Amino acid sequence: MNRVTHSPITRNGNALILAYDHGTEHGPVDFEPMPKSADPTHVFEVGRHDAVTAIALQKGTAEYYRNWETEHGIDDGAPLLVKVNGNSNLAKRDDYYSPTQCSVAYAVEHLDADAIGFTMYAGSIHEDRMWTEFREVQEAAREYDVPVVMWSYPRGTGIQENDDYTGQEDPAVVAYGARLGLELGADVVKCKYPGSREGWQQLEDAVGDLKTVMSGGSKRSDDAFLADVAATIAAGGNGLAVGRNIFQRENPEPLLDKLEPVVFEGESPDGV
Ligand code: FBP
Repeated sequence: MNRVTHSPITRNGNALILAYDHGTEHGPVDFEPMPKSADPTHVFEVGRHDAVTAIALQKGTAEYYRNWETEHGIDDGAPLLVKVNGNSNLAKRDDYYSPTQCSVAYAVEHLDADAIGFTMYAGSIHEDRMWTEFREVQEAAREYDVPVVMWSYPRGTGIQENDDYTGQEDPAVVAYGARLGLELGADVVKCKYPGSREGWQQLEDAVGDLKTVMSGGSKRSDDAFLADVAATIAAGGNGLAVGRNIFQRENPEPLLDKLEPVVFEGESPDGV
């Protein structure tokens, strides 16, 4: 617990992680609504907002980030979370799998990572392999005393073919994914928003004091997005990891200004 509360990726125990691994996960199509977001330095600049407690990057963009800081003498960039696995939309696979392409040692020793991120697809036929890979990542992160954030996204054949579940955002599926974060040793678990405060409560009831953050999802209005974040916090969540709802906006600053008191002070979105 101390590992994450003493980490720069949290403030008052909560986190706002700016996720920018979409070029890997979805491809440049995610940058089309706001073409300047394809330029990593534009998003790095957004990450300098006080509300942002970490920026989540793949290995290559993390190297780019550290170079950008050095070349421009920037000392107030967001703390760095290195996503050590990831997968593209291009491959044809029999089920979901996210290969590891950066070691924890490289992330910490060469990129000065403040935290490690790992995607887990429980429910895929490749779940067992990903558990083994997560074990290696989690144990290496413990050696360096850096927190691990698990992108816990249950999906694949095991979910699709189970009649008890309605899909990836079924509150029972989301809660199971969150519980796996606790069971497998994550310090923070990142989950899909299950559609309501009650859904997030179901997740919280399954994880004890484990830190939980909401995954942003596709872009919606400021009010709709703030309402989902506030519901997450009200149910005991610890913030969010958000990509498209920030970088697909022409000017993300007003939304970040509003998110800051909601996430870190527990204020109602009506008053911000
Ligand atoms: P968004 O806020 O844009 O949803 O980003 C969160 C995130 O987890 C990213 O880190 C990742 O690139 C993406 O969603 C993956 O989403 P999915 O696997 O559901 O397509």
